[in-house]
Amino acid sequence: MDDIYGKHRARMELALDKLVLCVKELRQSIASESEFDPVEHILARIKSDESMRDKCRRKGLPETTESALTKIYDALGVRVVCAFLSDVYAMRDLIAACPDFEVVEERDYIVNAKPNGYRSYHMILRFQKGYYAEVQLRTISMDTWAALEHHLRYKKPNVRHQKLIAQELKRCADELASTDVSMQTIRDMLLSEN
Ligand code: 0O2
Repeated sequence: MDDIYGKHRARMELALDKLVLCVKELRQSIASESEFDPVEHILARIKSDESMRDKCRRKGLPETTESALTKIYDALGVRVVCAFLSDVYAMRDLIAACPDFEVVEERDYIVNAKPNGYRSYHMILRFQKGYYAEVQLRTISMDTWAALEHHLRYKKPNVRHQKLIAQELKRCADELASTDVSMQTIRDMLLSEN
């Protein structure tokens, strides 16, 4: 089967590199101004051929290059994991102001968490050359929860205690969210001492 991205793959890699470089520069600009590095780590990936085809099927789209590049917006993805909630929003503001791409959509799943407890700040960006990229900004706690939930979901899709497990996952997400708020408060208290 042909690569769903066809002849675009090399150019997509360049676009992704450009986005990562931009995020790293913005990270550096905050770090040198405040002496606090706002970012714990950055991950970047081109969605695999297989998951892009899965996503096309889930969305009822034909498995074509056009769907992958113009109907689905996360062929290019960057995940920015921050220590504190305020860092997530500081990075969001700088990314939104970046002239190299246009923000076409934003979803604040931190203020409006998904019903299962998923939290993250999503931005869909569009490069001048037309590619879309999804940036996910989240705290370490949110990232830990999303990674474990993803792991559990794919490990055993059909389980007996599905409802209880979903409730427990939601409870964990809410507890982690409350910890994020407490950690932010502690940080703000410490910063106000300087
Ligand atoms: P992968 O393999 O991580 O890339 P839609 O809501 O239908 O318009 P879409 O693109 O599903 O469109 O948007 P959404 O819901 O904002 O989510 C996009 C991505 O966010 C997902 O990509 C996941 O990476 C992440 N995500 C969203 N919800 C959850 C969740 O409940 N748990 C976890 N662990 N991650 C989530 P993909 O393509 O689904 O997967």
